[in-house]
Amino acid sequence: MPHRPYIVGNWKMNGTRAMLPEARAIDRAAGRYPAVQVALAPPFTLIQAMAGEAQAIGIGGQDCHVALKGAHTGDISPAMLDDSGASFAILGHSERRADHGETSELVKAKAEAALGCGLGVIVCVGETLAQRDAGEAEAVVKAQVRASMPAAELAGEIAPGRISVAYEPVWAIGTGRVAAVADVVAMHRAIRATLTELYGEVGRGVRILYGGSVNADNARDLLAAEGVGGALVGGASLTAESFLAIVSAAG
Ligand code: G2H
Repeated sequence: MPHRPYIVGNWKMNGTRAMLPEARAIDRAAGRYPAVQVALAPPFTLIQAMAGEAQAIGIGGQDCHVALKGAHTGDISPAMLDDSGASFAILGHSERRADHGETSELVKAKAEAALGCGLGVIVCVGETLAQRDAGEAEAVVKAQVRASMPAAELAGEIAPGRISVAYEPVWAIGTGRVAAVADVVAMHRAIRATLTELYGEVGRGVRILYGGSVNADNARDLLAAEGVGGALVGGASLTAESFLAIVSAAG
């Protein structure tokens, strides 16, 4: 594995200031796992407060706009994320693709804009249950990777450590249904092959995370699987206790 395992909590649309103590507890404990890179992506409203206090963990956004500023009511630019203390952005999550009609082409433009602002990016891909049942999972995910990842010129110029892919089968998100380890390994291989096609040697340094109902019980097996460079964790990242159990499984 080229990097430390990367464990990222995606709080989605959860969290008010009342949850800051959970973030503090995660940050304090993360210092005990130097072999693991730990990060949280809270709602935009908590980024500044969490980034201002965090010592051991990275704080990121769950999306950003493609433009640096302008007339886009309700949106947040990558420059604003950077200014608020965020160090990365999750992009193209299936909930954004579904709720906001985000295409892979838009995700790619957002990733390039975020990298241009000095942020890291976690680009999410994953098939639906209908696509898996139709035997199309690998083709769908490979096509998403090809269309969503930043251009090779840009990826080659920056440390590949700033670019990650999260493989999140849509049917495993928030459902408690986890992909079989063998299927995760097979898909991570397919994604790695696509990254190498796109980026050559640089593609070998891009981390591939798994996401979808990761919890304290299944994390150890998933994180030990070949090619799994970490986890993107939703529901189980909302309390320090459940998130730290996953961090500990990675360490
Ligand atoms: C997948 C994951 C985090 P959960 O979306 O991105 O959420 O762990 O709740 O399935």
